Amino acid sequence: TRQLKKWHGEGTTPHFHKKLLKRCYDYTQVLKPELRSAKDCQKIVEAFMDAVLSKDPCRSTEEDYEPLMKLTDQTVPCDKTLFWSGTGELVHQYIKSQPEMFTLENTLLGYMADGLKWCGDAGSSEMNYQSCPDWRKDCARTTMSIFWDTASKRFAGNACGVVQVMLNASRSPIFNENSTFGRVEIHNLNPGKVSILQASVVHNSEEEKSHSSWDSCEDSSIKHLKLILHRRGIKFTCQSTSSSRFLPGKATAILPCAGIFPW
Ligand code: ZNA
Repeated sequence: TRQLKKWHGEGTTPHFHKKLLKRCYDYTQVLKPELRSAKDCQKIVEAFMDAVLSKDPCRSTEEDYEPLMKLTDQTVPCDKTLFWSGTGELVHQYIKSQPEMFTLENTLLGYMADGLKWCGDAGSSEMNYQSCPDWRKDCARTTMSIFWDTASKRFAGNACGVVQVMLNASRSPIFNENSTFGRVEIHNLNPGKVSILQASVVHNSEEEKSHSSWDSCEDSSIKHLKLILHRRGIKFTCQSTSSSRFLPGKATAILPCAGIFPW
């Protein structure tokens, strides 16, 4: 076999093809059974592999993923889109108690790819399980970067009504223009469909939130975010909160639904 190119990042996740297929079936048959007859998982996974195989993983384009995007189109209800930047873990924990909300990872395409690594190789018809380009060290337009940019662009472009974002108060800047959220998502919100972006700047704890002598919503990067949205005709609100507000606990415990459960 020919020599695969050597990159600085982790290689393709073992059993990548099989994992994509399983996640696709789990999503379309168990999580959202209303999609059962609308989505062909065999075809979807084939389109995913075709976007990657036999290609230089530093020369990916949006067009490579176009057939995959078409096969995985999905409607997210208005007011239910949640973006995040630097708060992935918290948001995905929180969303478990808000099953009607959608992050990109709660759509079929994001669900299939979340946490996986993948790349092909220009000189081989196999995935590269040894290494994949690192977007910081090897090249900016990696197979995975282009995938997340393309998926994020569509996800943001489809959003409507009131949309939300959770930002990390400990990051500097809190709003980073180079993040996927700052570079792709806010610029693809459709001002004709999105009325307002509500940001939550999340602190690790209530103590941390009250210790800072100023409101994180007054951070210059947040003011910049507000300006970008104002120019685009989208209203903006910001609240500084503690992560506990989004996690299950005594204060937010769900009351038992009288009449449904037999106790
Ligand atoms: N599930 C994901 O792995 C993922 C999801 C990756 C990138 C983007 N997203 C979308 S965009 C997600 O639904 C959020 O709405 C947005 C979060 O992206 P972000 O604003 O860049 O936030 P972050 O916390 O800084 O990064 C998220 C993850 O993506 C981290 O693991 C980063 O290392 C990674 N990442 C960020 N920029 C790039 C990247 N990976 C490859 N290429 C990049 N240019």
